[in-house]
Amino acid sequence: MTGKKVFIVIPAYNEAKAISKVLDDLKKNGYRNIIVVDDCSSDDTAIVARHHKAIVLKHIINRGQGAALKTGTDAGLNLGAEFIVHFDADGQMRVVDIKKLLTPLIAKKADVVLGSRFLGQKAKNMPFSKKISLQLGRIVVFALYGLWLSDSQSGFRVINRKAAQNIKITADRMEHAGEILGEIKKKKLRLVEVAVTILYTDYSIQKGQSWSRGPALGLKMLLRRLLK
Ligand SMILES: Nc1nc2c(ncn2[C@@H]2O[C@H](COP(=O)(O)OP(=O)(O)OP(=O)(O)O)[C@@H](O)[C@H]2O)c(=O)[nH]1
Ligand SMILES: [Mg+2]
Repeated sequence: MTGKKVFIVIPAYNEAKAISKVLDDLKKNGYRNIIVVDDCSSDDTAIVARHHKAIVLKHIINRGQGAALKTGTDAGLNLGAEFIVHFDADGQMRVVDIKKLLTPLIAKKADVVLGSRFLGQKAKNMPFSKKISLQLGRIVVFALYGLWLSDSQSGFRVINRKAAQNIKITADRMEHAGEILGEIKKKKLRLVEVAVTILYTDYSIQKGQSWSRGPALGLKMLLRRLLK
C-alpha cells in the first residue's frame, strides 16, 4: 500500500514538542513522503522536522491551517502524489488509521475519505465543549452544503489525485474544513467516512482552544457560503 505514491501533508504550528514522535511513527510504518508545512512557528518545529528528513515548507508569516494544507497539497501534486493524507502534527491522530482511510480510495470506491470520531465509540476523553461544538458543526454543514456527516470538522482526510486537483482551498484558517466539504459536493466527488480514534492527550487539551472558536468558525463558514 505504501508502494503507491502516498504523501502525508502535516500543517504544523509550534509543535516541536509533539512532531518528533509523529514523524517517527510515520517512518516506522513505511511512509516516506512527508511534507511538513511550518507556519512561521516560533519554536523548533522546522528544525525537528528536517532532522527527521521530512520535506519542510515554510510560510514566512502565520497564515493558518487551511493555507498550510493548500501549500502542502499543491507540493504533493507537483511531486506526483497519487494519494494525499492530511495529518496533524500534535499526535492526536493514529498512524495505524491511515491504512483504513486509504483502503476505499485504493479500491476506487471513493475520491475522499474522512476519518470520523463519531462512528462507533471513537471519541474517548473528548472535552464536553468540543463534543457540543462538533455536533453543532454537523448541523451547520448540513444547512450550508446539504451533507449530513457524523464528523463534519474532521481534519483527518485522505484524497486521491483527482480530488486534490479539484478541491480549491481558499480559506486560510480553520474554516477550510467546511470549504473542502462544499467543494466535494460541488465537484461531485465520492465521499466516505471511516471510523478513526482521535487521542485527546494532556498535551492537546493543554494547548487548548478558546470557547469562541466554534461559533466564530460557524459564522465564517456561513459568510463564505453566502459570498461564494
Ligand atoms: N500550518 C499551520 N498549522 C496549524 C495552525 N494552527 C493549527 N495548526 C496545526 O493543525 C493541526 C490541528 O490543529 P489543532 O489546533 O490541534 O486543532 P484540532 O486538532 O482541530 O483541535 P483539538 O481537537 O482541540 O486539538 C496541528 O497539527 C496544528 O499544529 C496554523 O496556524 N498553521
Ligand atoms: Mg489537535
